[in-house]
Amino acid sequence: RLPTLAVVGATGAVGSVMRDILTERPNVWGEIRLIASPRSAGKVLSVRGEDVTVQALAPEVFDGVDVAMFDVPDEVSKEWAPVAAARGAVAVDNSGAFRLDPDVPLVVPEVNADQVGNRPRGIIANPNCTTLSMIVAIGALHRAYGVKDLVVSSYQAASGSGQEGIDTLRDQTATVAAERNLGNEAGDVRAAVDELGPFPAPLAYNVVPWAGSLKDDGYSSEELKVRNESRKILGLPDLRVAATCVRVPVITTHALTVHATFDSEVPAEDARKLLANAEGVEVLDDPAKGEFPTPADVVGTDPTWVGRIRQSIDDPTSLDLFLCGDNLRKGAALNTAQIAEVVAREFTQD
Ligand code: 2RA
Repeated sequence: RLPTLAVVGATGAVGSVMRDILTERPNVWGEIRLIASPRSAGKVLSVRGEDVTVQALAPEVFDGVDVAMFDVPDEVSKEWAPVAAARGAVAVDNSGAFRLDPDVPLVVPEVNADQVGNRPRGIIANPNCTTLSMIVAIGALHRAYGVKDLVVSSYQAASGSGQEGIDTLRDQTATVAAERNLGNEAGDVRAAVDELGPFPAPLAYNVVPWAGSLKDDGYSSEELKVRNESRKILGLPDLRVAATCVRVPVITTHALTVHATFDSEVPAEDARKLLANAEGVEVLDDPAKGEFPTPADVVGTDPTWVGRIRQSIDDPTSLDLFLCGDNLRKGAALNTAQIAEVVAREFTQD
């Protein structure tokens, strides 16, 4: 039989990409229920070309549901994913609430799909979008060469902060572009923008070395997520990871530079070939022709894009890479949908 799916958080920035993805991908679902906060209940939204009325989040909405996807804040997931699981659904959660729980697998299907069945709490976690924007490519390299050290810098898009992030960047950009000559004096952009929104400094005409909340020793929550989630997904609890997360004035698609060190030497051409053949990865790497991925060119696509592949001049066991991934698709909705599809096979195989 075709399993029943619930999409919790169906009206948010990720929820709306999720509805597109469910419409585009091969249909493996019977009924699809759309769930949101009571504020959005009663709205009619389209998925798979059908109009579906949004229901308010309540325990009963999970009755008869086989898989429930959650794209909601941490505290909502923390409360409601266990409710869905108690009512018999497998919860696939895209918040940070369960990612490091030892009884919850953290899954990227191209890397560790085998972990999907290992879910004692009935919950499977989806990684953070920044980790997801690099881990498919790093996982492929790890299988061949054994990764032991990652130095990561992120260039994160505004939509990682949700619809408020998108609206803030669009408003700030319109404001600063309307005035000629801004950006020549310290503080002139800050004085011109009305609202900082979710960012600690203006994002238009700027880069901001911050994402998430302050944690120990000056690290941001986002930087610790990149470290801890990479370790868990790759099954390498001692992997050395140094991350610095930076927000840039891009609407959607996170980019990262990665300096990765392996157990053995990695010629750039071998890495290029391996990545070109890896599931979920596209290589665009011909700098002589100006070819490399940029967020503006790959937004709206599914793969992890890799370019600027270089064997380190100072260490033949290290590679320098530039990666881009759509943070709302593979970084959130797509990976969640892929995990849910792996679970759906359990129902259709019965
Ligand atoms: C960000 N990683 O980009 C976060 C969103 N999950 O802010």
